Amino acid sequence: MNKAFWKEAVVYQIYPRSFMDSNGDGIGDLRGIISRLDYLQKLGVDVVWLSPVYKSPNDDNGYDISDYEGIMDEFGTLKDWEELLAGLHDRGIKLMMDLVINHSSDEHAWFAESRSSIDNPYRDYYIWRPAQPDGRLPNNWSSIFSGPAWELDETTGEYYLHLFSRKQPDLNWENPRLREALYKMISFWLDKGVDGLRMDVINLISKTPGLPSAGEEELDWGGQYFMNGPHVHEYLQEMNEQVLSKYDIMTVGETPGATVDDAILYTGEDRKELQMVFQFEHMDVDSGPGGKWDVVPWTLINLRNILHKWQSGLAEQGWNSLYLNNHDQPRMVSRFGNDGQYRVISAKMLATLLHTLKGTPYIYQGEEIGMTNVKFSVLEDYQDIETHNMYREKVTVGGADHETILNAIHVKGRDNARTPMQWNASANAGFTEGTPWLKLNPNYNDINVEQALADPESIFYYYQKLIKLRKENPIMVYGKYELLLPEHEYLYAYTRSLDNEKWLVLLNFSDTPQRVDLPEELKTVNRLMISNYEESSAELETLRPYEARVYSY
Ligand code: TEU
Ligand code: CA
Repeated sequence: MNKAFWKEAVVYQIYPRSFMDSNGDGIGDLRGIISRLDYLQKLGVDVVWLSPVYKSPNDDNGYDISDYEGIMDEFGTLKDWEELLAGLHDRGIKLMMDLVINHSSDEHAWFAESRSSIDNPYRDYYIWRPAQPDGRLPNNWSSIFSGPAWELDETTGEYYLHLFSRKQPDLNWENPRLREALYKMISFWLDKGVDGLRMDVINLISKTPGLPSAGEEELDWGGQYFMNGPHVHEYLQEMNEQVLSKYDIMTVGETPGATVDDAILYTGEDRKELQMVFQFEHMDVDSGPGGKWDVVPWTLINLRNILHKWQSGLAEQGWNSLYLNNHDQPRMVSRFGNDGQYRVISAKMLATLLHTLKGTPYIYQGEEIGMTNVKFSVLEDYQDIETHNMYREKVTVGGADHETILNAIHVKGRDNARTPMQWNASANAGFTEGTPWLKLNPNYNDINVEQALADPESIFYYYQKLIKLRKENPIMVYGKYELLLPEHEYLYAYTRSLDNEKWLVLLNFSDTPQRVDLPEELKTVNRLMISNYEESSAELETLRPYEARVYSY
């Protein structure tokens, strides 16, 4: 296996709107991030992935870009951005920018041109279709943000495709001029010294020609016709050849619906597409047949089966990204751990998983202090467009029960991850001196950075220790992964091995003690590398609630 920086790196994701506000307007910004760089350095991360900071009307918080080469006014200026980049580089931290090129904002100049007439030179930058002869929409695809994926534009009487909100029209990758314009824009940023790219829903860029309707319903899930579509690999190879390969950068593609086989194609080292993908299978472990909002209990058996499949599947080809939450997902400790009595212990246990599986770990802001999900009691306190559109479709129009849907929002809503970063116990957790754009999680008195930095046993220092351990021990990066106890209901156990060294990872996913039956050779001499309990256990063979232990042999 080839060695590479991006395999050894630990990435920290910043959602700028919610990280740190420098000027009291309630919105996080670049100068706010600059003021917290020492904090990131202290944690020890190698790379910062910055969610979008480009100009945007913020229908979807920056994932709807109206000017790819400008900085959003609320976030600051290009000069601030340059200062941020320099500040990171001074501290030996790389910067990974978010690239949202499956769609733009409907307020992008290209779309203004495109919609203006059928023969405008920019018309084919987007995907336009007339209604069907009987007057129905061009096809029956539903949007990922509810409702139909088509919007009628009065100017020309045709519909445009938007897989996300109606303010996020999909770009037409079949048009070589569009692709060229995007590559030029990418070079603009790479020439400025950007070290990496996270590509938003990059596996949705190629739609099946003819845009066939899917399923039986009036509106139905058309994923089979736009996920991992017919030309996606060709486009990625072209982008790689024309731009990415000219720079020494790190790349990760967000790929909902990608299987292990797809991922081998996206990340196989000889294929020259991407280095890693964000797969979604483990994020669906608590979704029922009705999808994301159809919340069902998850089991460790299911979660482990998925993670194990990805560990094995990408063992020889490709490379895994490792994440348990991000700006679109609930907080990891609330979802996979225990955000009550065992919050600290279980957050550390999950952190151990994140850093000891094989792959590149991605930490989401606030995870390192164990921030939790939030439960707003009124819908108006939520800001996320996905949440509001879904509520309208299901409750206002569909007649579903308000309480059931509000509960689903509590468990799955994206705003769980977006409540402002909790810096200290002062007003608004020190995030802003104004009114925050999204309410804080009321638990900031107890859970905040200041508290974490003052407590040697905090989750923060445990992350710091894991990151340091990973730097000192190549086995954590390159060691071969092998599963143990494949049937156990509550324990996830595996080994990593490299040369003559072997590590054993034991993780208890339950709030009760669990017995381990280890193979004879693992009962012998060993050294405890890290554990989330203060007092070491006398017994090798029993794990306490949410206990994590890593041994070296
Ligand atoms: O997300 C894509 C995606 O498919 C989901 O994660 C989505 O956000 C949602 O949770 C599905 O229920 C990416 C970005 O990460 C997300 O923030 C954007 O809203 C979306 O693309 C559109 O750009
Ligand atoms: Ca601000």
